[in-house]
Amino acid sequence: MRKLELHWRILIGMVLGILFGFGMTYVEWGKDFVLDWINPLGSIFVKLLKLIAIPLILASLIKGISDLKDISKFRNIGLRTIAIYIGTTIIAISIGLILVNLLKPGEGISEDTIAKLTETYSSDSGVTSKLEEASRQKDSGPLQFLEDMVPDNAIKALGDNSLMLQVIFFTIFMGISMLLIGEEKAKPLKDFFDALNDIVLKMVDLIMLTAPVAVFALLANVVATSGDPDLLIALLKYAGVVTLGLLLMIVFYSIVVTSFTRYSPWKFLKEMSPAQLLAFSTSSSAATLPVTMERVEEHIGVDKEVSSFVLPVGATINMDGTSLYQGVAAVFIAQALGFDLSFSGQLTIVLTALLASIGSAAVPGAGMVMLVIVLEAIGFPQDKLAIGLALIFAVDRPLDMLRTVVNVTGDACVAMMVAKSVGKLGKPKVKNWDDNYDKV
Ligand code: DAS
Repeated sequence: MRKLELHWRILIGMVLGILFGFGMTYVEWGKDFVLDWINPLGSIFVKLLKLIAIPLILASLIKGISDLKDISKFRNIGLRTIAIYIGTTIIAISIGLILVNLLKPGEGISEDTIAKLTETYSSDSGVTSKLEEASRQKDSGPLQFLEDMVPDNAIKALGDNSLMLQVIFFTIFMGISMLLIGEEKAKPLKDFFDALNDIVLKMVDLIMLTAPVAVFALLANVVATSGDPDLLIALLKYAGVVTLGLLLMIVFYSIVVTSFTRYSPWKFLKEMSPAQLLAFSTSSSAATLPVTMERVEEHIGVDKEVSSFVLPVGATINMDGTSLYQGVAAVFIAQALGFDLSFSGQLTIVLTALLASIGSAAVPGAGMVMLVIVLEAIGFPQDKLAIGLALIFAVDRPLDMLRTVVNVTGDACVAMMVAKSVGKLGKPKVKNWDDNYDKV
């Protein structure tokens, strides 16, 4: 039998996990069996995600920044591009936060359900320090999160998951310094990080191979231990809020493309559809990049000088769909697990989801790995963190497919805006929609 694609295997794992979990609620020893033999498979997967987060940031961000080659290219097209990327990402996160605070998908889960879930996840050490940090976050001043972002010890930051923001700050600082010393001098370190990037992405691939089993275990555990349908209903509502936000982003891009470049929004979406379909089926902006570039250059008319910079950088650091998802997911988990988020906590989410989406690699599941950063940054208690990730990951794959479509569409939209602003948006080279494909 032809090997099923990973996302179909994960979706099958989801369905079997729910069915198995419900089945276990009908036998007396069911819950203990799930706790002893099934739950660990899910917990191990969550630990692997946390394990890979820091190496992923380090490698993906350094490579993304050092690929800009020289600071001069960075200055003209680069600064304009990054400024627009940051703008669209902040809009994406804001849309996500507005929706999740308005629709409150995480409300309505009974205390009893949460209590049952909490006891099934071993509480991590350092809970008190987390709670102290959480209370500090709540009582802190408006710029506390900026001050907290600067590490005073790079090695300590790299070794402690709860200092993710500091890792990102250090990484961006180092990447820009590599640009400033010039390509020749930075080459040994750039080669090292390029190799590290490939290795870490391979590790993410390997971790994601275990996802079908992990999703089965996570969902089986969530259903068997809570048993109440209110959790599943909350997860479905959460997935609905993310999907609604992603749809609004597609509408936003269409409006921006039309008002900024006079290009027809329908034609924009039609010309981008082959790249969007590939993004949906691969859940990988990196895998889709060649098609994104071909559609933007050949079928929309963006000059190669712009697209050859804007799109590869966008695939690495501009993930509007991912950032919207991270904003919604962080607040959903806080709502579901009764962790009250102050306004400054939500502001912290905007900053961390921005940085986390910049640090996310363009591969399946990267947004999920980086969600750990957002939750750590708002001082989420460790023992609740595992439950929160387990809840979110159980329905993550279909959302990953959708948010990757938005990531790719957002990159194309910004490429058109930058091209227009530097007079490099011309006529498409290829007239018909499906040209270039009969040769592939
Ligand atoms: N799958 C990632 C991408 O390639 C996005 C994500 O994981 O959120 O864009």
